[in-house]
Amino acid sequence: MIPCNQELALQDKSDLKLVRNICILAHVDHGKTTLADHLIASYGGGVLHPKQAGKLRFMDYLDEEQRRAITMKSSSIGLHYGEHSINLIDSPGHMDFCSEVSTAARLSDGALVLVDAVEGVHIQTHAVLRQAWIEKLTPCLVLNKVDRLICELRLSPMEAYTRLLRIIHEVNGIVSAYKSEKYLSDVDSLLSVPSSDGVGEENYELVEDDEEDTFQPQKGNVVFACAFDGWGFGISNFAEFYASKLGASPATLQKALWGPRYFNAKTKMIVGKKGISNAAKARPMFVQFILEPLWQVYQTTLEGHVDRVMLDKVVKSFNLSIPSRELQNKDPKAVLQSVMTRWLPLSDAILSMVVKCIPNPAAAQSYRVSRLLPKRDILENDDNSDVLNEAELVRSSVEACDSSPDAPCVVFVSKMFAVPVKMLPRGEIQNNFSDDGDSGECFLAFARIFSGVIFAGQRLFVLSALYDPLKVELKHKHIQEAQLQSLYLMMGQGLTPVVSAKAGNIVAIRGLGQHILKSATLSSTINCWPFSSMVFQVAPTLKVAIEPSDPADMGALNKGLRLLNRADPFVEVTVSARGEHVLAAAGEVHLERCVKDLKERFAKVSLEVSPPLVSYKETIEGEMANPLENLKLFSGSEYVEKRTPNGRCVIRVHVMKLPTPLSKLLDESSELLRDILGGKSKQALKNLETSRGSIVEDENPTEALTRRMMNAVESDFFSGITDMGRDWVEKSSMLWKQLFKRIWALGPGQVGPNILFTPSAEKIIEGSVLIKGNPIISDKLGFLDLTENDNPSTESSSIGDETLLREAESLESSVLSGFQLATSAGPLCDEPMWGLAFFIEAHVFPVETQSNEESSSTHKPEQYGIFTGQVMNAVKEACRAAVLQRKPRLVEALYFCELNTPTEYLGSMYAVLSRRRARVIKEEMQEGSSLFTVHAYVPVSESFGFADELRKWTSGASSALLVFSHWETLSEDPFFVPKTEEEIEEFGDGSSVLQNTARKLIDAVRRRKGLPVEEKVVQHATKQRTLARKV
Ligand SMILES: Nc1nc2c(ncn2[C@@H]2O[C@H](COP(=O)(O)OP(=O)(O)OP(=O)(O)O)[C@@H](O)[C@H]2O)c(=O)[nH]1
Ligand SMILES: [Mg+2]
Repeated sequence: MIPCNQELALQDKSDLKLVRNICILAHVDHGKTTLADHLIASYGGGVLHPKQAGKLRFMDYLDEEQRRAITMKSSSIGLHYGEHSINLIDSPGHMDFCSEVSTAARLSDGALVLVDAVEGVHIQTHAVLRQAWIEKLTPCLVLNKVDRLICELRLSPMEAYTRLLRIIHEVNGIVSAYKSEKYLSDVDSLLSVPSSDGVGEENYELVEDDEEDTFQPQKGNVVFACAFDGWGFGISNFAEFYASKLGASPATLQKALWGPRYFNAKTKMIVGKKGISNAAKARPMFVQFILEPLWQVYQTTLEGHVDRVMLDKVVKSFNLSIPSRELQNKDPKAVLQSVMTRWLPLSDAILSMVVKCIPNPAAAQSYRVSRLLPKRDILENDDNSDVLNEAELVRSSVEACDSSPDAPCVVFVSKMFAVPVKMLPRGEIQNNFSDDGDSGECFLAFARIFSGVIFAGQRLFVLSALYDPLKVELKHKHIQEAQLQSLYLMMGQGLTPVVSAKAGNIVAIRGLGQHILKSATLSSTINCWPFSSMVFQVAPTLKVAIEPSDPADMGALNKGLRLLNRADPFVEVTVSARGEHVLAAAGEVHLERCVKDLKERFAKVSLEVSPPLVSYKETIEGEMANPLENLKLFSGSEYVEKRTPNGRCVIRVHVMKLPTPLSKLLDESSELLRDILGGKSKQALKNLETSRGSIVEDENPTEALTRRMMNAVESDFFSGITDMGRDWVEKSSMLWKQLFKRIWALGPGQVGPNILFTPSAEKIIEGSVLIKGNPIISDKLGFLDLTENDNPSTESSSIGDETLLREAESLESSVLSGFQLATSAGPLCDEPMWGLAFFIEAHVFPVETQSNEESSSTHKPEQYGIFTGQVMNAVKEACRAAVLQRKPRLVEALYFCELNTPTEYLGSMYAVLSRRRARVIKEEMQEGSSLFTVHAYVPVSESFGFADELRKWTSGASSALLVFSHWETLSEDPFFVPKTEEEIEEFGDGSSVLQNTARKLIDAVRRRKGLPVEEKVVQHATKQRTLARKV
């Protein structure tokens, strides 16, 4: 162990070159933690005995991780490889913990991306490659579990080679697509990758590596490994060995030992396929010189006993020195492992690649800075020049990874995690800081120093992601000062106190528990921009309500939830409108762990957990309807009319369906919209966008959004309807352009996927004044062309008197509130509306004149409550009624699901899928194995317990991963009752018909929310009656 001393601070500057910060990323179960074990056993300073490597899973130190045998959090460990010090972060592969991948990637400069050689690329492989790309990490590839190709699939070396080639080809394809910004989400990338782009299986061996390819074995950034048996190699390991034997230079062999290169034994020349006489039987050099000897070693022990003659041959030919005691071992597996670990030690292969291919912190930060602290073009003036100059200085010290003591300190905390106080190193425990309270938990920050030197006891500023050094007035809101109490080097679970640490290192910091909830930037100066936010693959979508079994424990639960919220980077704790404590997690496994943590660590009381609260949306039918017809509707007569109780306001509402691409776009852009509508400056917006890592640089995000909105409606013209002709398209697009000038509000919550358009001014009821509204949103989005000012406001002022006009104007906000209320709770089951456009015409009439004599308007309104409230309510009711009238439909959330099942369990798997209303989109045999990969959409409402049920029915042989995909309208009419003869014949006369799915889901939500549900109660076995249950 590294002793507690000042070591880190005293390292001289050149030492930075000897530091590497890396993380291990992969799909679940591809062997990350097993690999980490070997690295730790070899270079972890003796914390793990080599005999235990691969079995202990040192980095999975939580009980729950050991029990389930999956990693759930990222944690770091310091290794010493020669003179290099390497900070290694192991990360989880399970989708539920993908946020931990983001936090690990942020702190690293390079990533070891593992791929199981049998299973190949999976959904999380896509996700981690994307994270690495977003965070500008240098990736290296490790093809793990090569032993499975030999022992399980029994492939020949040649077959194995083709398979390895194909995986590398596929991974390269994914990375290059991310580079060219082809993919927006992981599901996109998964769905769009064809199994191969035209390259037939047998042709893979002929594919020359593309210069552009990210991963190339001959370049040294690919290692072939078996973490379980502790071996691995890169091409260079063999290039050096064969150099003298084949009489070629190591550099030549480095190029020749991969790809379509053959060795002509007669001429002792390295040739291409054409240059070889018996081309059909020829094996590439990689197969002949690397895989074949490897296969031999495995073959000697494959039959349950050791073929010692053969083994001796291999041992001799590679000059291995293995103690005979080990060779004599009775257990063939033990013999195999001692030969392989001596011949091709895994940790050396991996770490030599790391040291060679992954940049040191200084080199890495010089280009990562554009992602971490994007440049901001702010015009300098007298007021801000000091601030900007200093902020620029900070940025350049991050860029240079300046580790001198007088450089500004900049630290990024990527997550907070809790450790029981008793786990802290001795001597630290007594120091019980107020921070930790009496919970017995201590909060530590997982952090990397990007510039300067930090030391225990130092005071630094904590900047939230919203902090802006140019906005002095916001300072108190987004900035705090905090003292770092202790610093630790992390050795997995172990913490080694250090006095100070300098730029380029990863540490745990104690003392920030009160100041940071999830992540933050620390700085020694307030003139510093906060680091750009991390990107998470999914949002916490699985929600449950939690309450204590004993109501008296409410206080403990509250405290526990607060602690959990701080200890878990991803969980979301909220209180619902109905006062329930709602916990949102990324998935079932995550949820289960959170509940366990709450019960056993943070709240320590027994809890009741509700079934998942599934969210729905409400919309109307109209997917395939002719959009032009739809557009005409709003001018037609199909509307719902409501009158306020006092009769002074008549409200007419039209509703139509927005094109689905537009609704999706609005939904996805809610953050950006919030920023635009909240009045952020163009520059601030641009920075935000680039820091999100999408969008083309140099494009104004508002313009980009409006362009995409236009594209969205246009793309809808072409979907489904092809015979409408040019005229029609032009007309529709003109209509939309006009409409986009009339956007009054978005809802619910000001930025939702529903639009309120201003009413058309022509249709005014005699004697009334129309509440005209104001296209505020169009204005902010830049749809209003100021030059063509068709200002309609002046013409209509002839009708009605001044006071009435003013009253109408003052009622605008009531209409808006009514719209917001309606869109946040639709008529089916009070769930938010989705993808609807409303046109609300509210006509205000003057105060009734016949009662004008002496009882004037003074006491009139009170009779029915305040007028504004009446209007708001009438608008809300009218909107909801309009939706009910236009064939309402339920919209449900769908997961994308990836399943792996052995052939013999396919039947059971499909049974489970169909019980869950799943829709299969693709099924594919993984060639060479008996595994099927199936992709399907599963409704979120059906997903609870899905993985467990699958495991049960397939004896644990199938696995499934779920990730949120999209919203989809259920085409069923929830109010369907068979009416025509044919329908009655098919579905029965309504008395015996089963409720359809949409209706069932709606009723379940209504019951949960305590809304009235119409239920059929079986009164007599033969006769049913409908009873309204008013709850
Ligand atoms: N045959 C074989 N099995 C391996 C190899 N490496 C790991 N395994 C096994 O694969 C399983 C998963 O290994 P882990 O190291 O826990 O996988 P992981 O990637 O850390 O998994 P998560 O952290 O849960 O994502 C374990 O049963 C390992 O023993 C290998 O090279 N060959
Ligand atoms: Mg693991």
